[in-house]
Amino acid sequence: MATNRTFTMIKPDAVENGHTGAILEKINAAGFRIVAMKKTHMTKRDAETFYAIHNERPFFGELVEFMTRGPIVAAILEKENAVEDFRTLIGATNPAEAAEGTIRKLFATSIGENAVHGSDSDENAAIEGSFHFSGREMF
Ligand code: RTP
Ligand code: MG
Repeated sequence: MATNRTFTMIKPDAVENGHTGAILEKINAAGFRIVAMKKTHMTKRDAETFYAIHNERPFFGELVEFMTRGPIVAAILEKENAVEDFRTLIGATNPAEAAEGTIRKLFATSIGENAVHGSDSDENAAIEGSFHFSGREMF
């Protein structure tokens, strides 16, 4: 399997609750290399653009409100089979359905406030990584 990249955000709920360090430890222990990372605060326009794919969904307004209420930690991660392995590490969207030991099982509060984002395809990983980072910030 070729080494490739995924994109993640530690969401405002997890940052507020002081879980940033523990989540980064889980990511590190799972063998992901950090290509780029920063703490940032998304504007309403950032969140509407980033999540544009969900703009017809009933939870869109709530999602934008949530993602902009405090800082996030954004990162590009590298590993063999990165997208799929990271989705396994974070667990199901709804923490109540997430497997034991997954980041969402450990740190998420609800289906909306679910601690972390993980890209769902190689194509989206590249788009999402470029949304937050310039080429000069990737190492
Ligand atoms: P993500 O994109 O954040 O990694 O999450 P995901 O693929 O597991 O879930 P997705 O369907 O892409 O949904 C994006 C985010 O929208 C919020 N959501 N709220 N209230 C709800 O029913 C609901 N459903 C989804 C979550 O924050 C979810 O991660
Ligand atoms: Mg998604």
